Amino acid sequence: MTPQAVVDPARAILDAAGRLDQVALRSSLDAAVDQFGVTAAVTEVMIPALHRIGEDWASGRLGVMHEHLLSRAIATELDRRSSYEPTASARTALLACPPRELHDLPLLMASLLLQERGWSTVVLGASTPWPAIGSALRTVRPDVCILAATRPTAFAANLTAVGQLARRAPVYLGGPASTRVEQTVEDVHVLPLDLADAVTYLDTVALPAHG
Ligand code: B12
Repeated sequence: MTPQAVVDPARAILDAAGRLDQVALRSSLDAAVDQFGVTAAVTEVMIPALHRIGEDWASGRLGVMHEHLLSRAIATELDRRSSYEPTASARTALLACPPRELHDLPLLMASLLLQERGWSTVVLGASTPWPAIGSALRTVRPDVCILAATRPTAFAANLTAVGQLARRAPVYLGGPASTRVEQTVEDVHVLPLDLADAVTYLDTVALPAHG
């Protein structure tokens, strides 16, 4: 069954957030993953719910408290469904948001979808200083480094820093900020904008670095 085949689960989640009903919110999220699986729950339930709460937030129908409750519940659900146990044969991705970028939910989603495809992931999360990402790359030695950002200038104004990271591992840029990158930088790649497409693309093109 697809998420569309039943009462709109994104709507149910949004309604629960609107009532600040944390119990209903968390159990609806849990049920969506159980029922539809990780990928469909992320792409067809969680992302639409986030988009709609963004619209309701912008129009003033809902406030930051509703958005925070929903974001926290989604982050917890994504983390609960994740496994960070390294597997010897898996490709490894290190994921981070650049400095001042707080939108880290897409990072958690990309991590979980990659894990579904057998990858190991190391997630640094929101607003990570460039030197810290560089140090983590030296320590973890992943096959790829994935950076996610929404703020328009997050990558375009920092291509030197991004290029320095690419000396340690191929860098893949995701999220709305990646569409603002016009310059070519060696070993820096822009992912497809759709999250699920980006994960499929990575799974196809990113070869193990330490094979
Ligand atoms: C939740 C949220 C927050 C939370 C973030 C919580 C968290 N831990 O992530 C908090 C409250 C922190 C926040 C803060 C802000 N936010 Co905000 N936020 C949102 C909201 C409601 C959902 C974001 C989200 O996770 N969406 C789910 C993702 C997956 O969907 P998406 O962003 O559309 O991404 C698509 C693609 O770009 C791609 N993708 C995105 N990222 C990545 C990453 C990778 C690796 C890949 C492969 C793909 C990918 O996947 C999606 C399609 O499949 C959006 C509304 C919206 N439309 O999304 C606003 C939104 C993103 N926020 C916005 C704004 C303006 C802000 C603030 C500036 C508000 C303020 N005045 O303080 C701050 C900025 C903070 C900062 N410095 O980064 C604007 C952005 C406008 C813009 N173009 O810059 C939006 C669109 C709201 C709006 N309608 O105005 N926000």
